Amino acid sequence: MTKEQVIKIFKEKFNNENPEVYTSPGRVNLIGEHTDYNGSFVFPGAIDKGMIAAIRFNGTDKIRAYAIDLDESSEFGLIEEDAPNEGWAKYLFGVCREIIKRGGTVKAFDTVFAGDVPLGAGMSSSAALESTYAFALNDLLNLGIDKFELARIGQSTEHNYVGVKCGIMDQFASIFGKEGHLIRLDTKTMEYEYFPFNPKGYKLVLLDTLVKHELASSAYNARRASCENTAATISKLHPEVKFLRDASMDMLNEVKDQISEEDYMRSKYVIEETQRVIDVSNALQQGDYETVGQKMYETHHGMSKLYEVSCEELDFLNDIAKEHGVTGSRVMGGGFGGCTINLVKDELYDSFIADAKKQFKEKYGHEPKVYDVVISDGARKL
Ligand code: GAF
Repeated sequence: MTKEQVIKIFKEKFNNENPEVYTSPGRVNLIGEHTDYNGSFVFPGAIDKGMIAAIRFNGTDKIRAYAIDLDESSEFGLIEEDAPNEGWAKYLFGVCREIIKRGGTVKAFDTVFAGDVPLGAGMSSSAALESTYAFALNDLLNLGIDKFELARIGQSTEHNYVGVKCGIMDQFASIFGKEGHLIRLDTKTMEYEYFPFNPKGYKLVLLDTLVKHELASSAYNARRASCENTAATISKLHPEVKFLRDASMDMLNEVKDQISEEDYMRSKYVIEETQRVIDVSNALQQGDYETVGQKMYETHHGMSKLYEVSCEELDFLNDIAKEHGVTGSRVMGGGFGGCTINLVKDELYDSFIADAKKQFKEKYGHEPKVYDVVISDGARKL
């Protein structure tokens, strides 16, 4: 939806007043999955799909919000007891509350918003929404919150108002995104580096299974708990280990008998994935996309067999990619449904997409959705 369209809807809803308009994107992640809450590396980039919001302070003590895509309204205050019932409104409320908790003064506002990040596809529609409002309120109210803290406001919203104990990757990418660049972020130190990403002769494409799993949040939180349990167990022998990122396979094997088999598998995946992100950064610097692709397949295998966040449909798409000679393919984001991310040679692109659509439809009754990835800028005023 364009800026003009959002303004028009805002004016229809709210007495013809003129709003300001902000946008924040969703993200892709080349490699480094479920590593961000383990103090490890991620490799995301913001995309050309996001949320767009028109916003204007209303001089009352109630936020009045309208979700254009859902045709739903919500009205809520700014104190803890005023939490809205609508799932989507919790994101707006949470952002306001997290700003207030950090000492910021939030004034009530009218707002309408829309988005084109597919929901539940692993492309971070929720981070896009959080970042849009965190960025807009910071800008409009001159709160002086830095970009790292804006990302943390979105993350805390997930933890405290949505119930997902996520890492920082999605909000970070949505705020810090830069056109044509992926970002390697060290989530332990928050040091980051932009990597130009324009792989000549390759395309990056997402295939969305359209599968969404209801229990994804609790399963996600359980993965995090497994990792933290292992890190705590290892740290009794090796106090320098604060996160799984700090642990080696030898350390993990030392505590194998003290943790469950499940925790062992989850942790093995994270330790291996940490190394893969390092390998991919080196490969990218050499322009070695074959290695990048090979690591993507390894990640998929780990996410499917050790971390167990894939599903039948994602594995099926991954197999088709492999059979087709696609350079790299894997489940992207939290998993439990959603997309695969695929690094495909230009000359294979058309036949791969056609084949994936055909085979997937024959098996599951519908085609996967196809999104070509365009790496874009992060949160901004329009
Ligand atoms: C979700 C979370 F929000 C991220 O923090 C990250 O853990 C990701 O899953 C998996 O890499 O998108």
